[in-house]
Order: sequence, then C-alpha cells, then structure tokens
Amino acid sequence: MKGNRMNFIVLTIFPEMFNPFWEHGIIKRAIDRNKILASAVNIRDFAQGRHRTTDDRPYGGGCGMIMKPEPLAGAIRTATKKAPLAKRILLTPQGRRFDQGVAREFASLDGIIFVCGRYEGVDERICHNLIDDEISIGDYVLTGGELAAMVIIDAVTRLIPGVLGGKDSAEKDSFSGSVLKYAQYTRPRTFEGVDVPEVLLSGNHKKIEEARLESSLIRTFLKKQDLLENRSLSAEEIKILKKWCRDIEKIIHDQSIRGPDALSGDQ
Ligand code: 21W
Repeated sequence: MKGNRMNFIVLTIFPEMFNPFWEHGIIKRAIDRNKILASAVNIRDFAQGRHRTTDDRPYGGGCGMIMKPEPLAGAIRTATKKAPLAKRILLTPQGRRFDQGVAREFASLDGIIFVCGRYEGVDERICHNLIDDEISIGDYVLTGGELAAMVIIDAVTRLIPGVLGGKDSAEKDSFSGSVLKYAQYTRPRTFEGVDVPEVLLSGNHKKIEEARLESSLIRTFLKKQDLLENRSLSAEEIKILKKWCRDIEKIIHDQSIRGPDALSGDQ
C-alpha cells in the first residue's frame, strides 16, 4: 500500500449523522480502497451518571447550554491514543476560516480528530491542552460542528493521492489554479434549443484547449475578478485578455465615429 491512510475521527453527540456520509461516492471509495480510515465516536459514551449528560448551564448565567468538559476530555484522550499523531481540531464559529489552502495543508496530515460542538459551545478549558487548532467553515450560523466536519473531510479526502482517478484529477480544479472551470457540455448536441459550441465537436485539440482557456478566463472575469487580479498570468492568458481589449476598443471606436446619436440608444 502506498503512503499511510489518513485517519479521520469525529467526536460528536450525533455519530449517526455520519453513516450516510461514509457510505456514498468518493468518500466510500476512499474508505474501500484504504486511502482513509473514518469513524464517528459518541461523546455521550464518555459521560457519567444515569443520564449521561453532555451539557450543563453556563457559570455566570445566560441562555443556552455549554458542553461539559469531562466527557469531551475523555473522548479526545481516547481518540488521541488511537491516533497519536493526529491533529485535534475544534469546529467553532470563532475558528480560522477553512479554504482550499487549509484543505491542502490538512491533506498532508497523518490524521485529524474533529471535535464537534453543539449547544452554545464547549467549556473553554477544553481548548487549553486538548485542542491544536480551531476551524470555522464560513460566516454563517450552523447548529453544530458536524456538517463542518463533513465539509472538511470531503475537501481533504479528494486531495489525498490516489483518491481521485486521473480523469478527475485535483490539480485541474477551480481555485487550485486560481481560475474557474470552463463551461462544460455532454450529450445531447442540442438541449432545449441550445447547441454545444462547434469547436468542441471539431476534434482539434489545440483549438479546444484555447477555447476552454478563454471560457475559464471570461467566467473568472465575470464571476470572481479577484482570482484573476491575484494570479500571475501566462503568455497565452495575456494574449486572450489583449484580444478582448482590442475587441472592446473596436466596438467603442466604431460607435464614436458614428457620432453621439449612436450612443443615445436608437439603433
Ligand atoms: C453557532 C455554536 C453559534 C455557538 C452570541 C451569543 C462549527 C460553525 C460551527 C454554534 C454559536 C462552524 C450567539 C461556521 C458555524 C458550530 C454552532 C454562538 C450564538 N452569538 N463554521 N450567542 N459556522 N456552530 N451562539 O456555526 O459549531 S464550525
């Protein structure tokens, strides 16, 4: 077996949420091919007493409940014994923002232990010794960390070597090259009156590559201009952008020699 399989351990009070996630698509394939090891552990299994409570009222008052530290500490310590080299990540709205760069960083880890908060959050003392990093997946309010764990596992798994086939390689994706994917088409040739662009049927691979690069650039320019601004452009990309400049300048030039009336709306 090539490399070491990445170990994902999720600590949660809702482990059943992960069953359908492990059982579909590329995640399932990665598990079946021993590229990743994945498990969800119930924090409640580490709770004491007849009711096995995992939450309690906040000191100082206020609304909502806080996750008790003892069950969390027990769950984290047990997971750390199973995966001693794993990074322990608390999922919290206050964390560092997850993005494709963080996904790449995590893809080279030995394992990740995710701590999913519920209620109003976890007791602060959990963070001191038992947490290595705090992550948020974006500025919106979820009801807990479980979906965030799935988002991160999904994005990281597909970056692990051998998980994606050569056909859907991770290198060619949006963001990794900082331009968006070109417009894509499959059969039929005409769908609801709209044809597939002629060039894609031509069999001319050089022309197809050029058309796809132009499509990528125009989509990036229209939808995510900031990606284009922060990119070092290739000679070919500059050639395409300069062609747009000339095309646009020609339109403006042709308008202006027709006189100001031409600009006032009447064709
Ligand atoms: C959401 C817990 C909000 C606590 C002021 C006072 C994990 C998450 C979560 C949650 C609060 C992530 C409030 C993006 C997320 C998560 C549950 C604070 C409101 N404001 N990434 N009280 N968004 N969310 N309570 O919500 O655990 S990663």
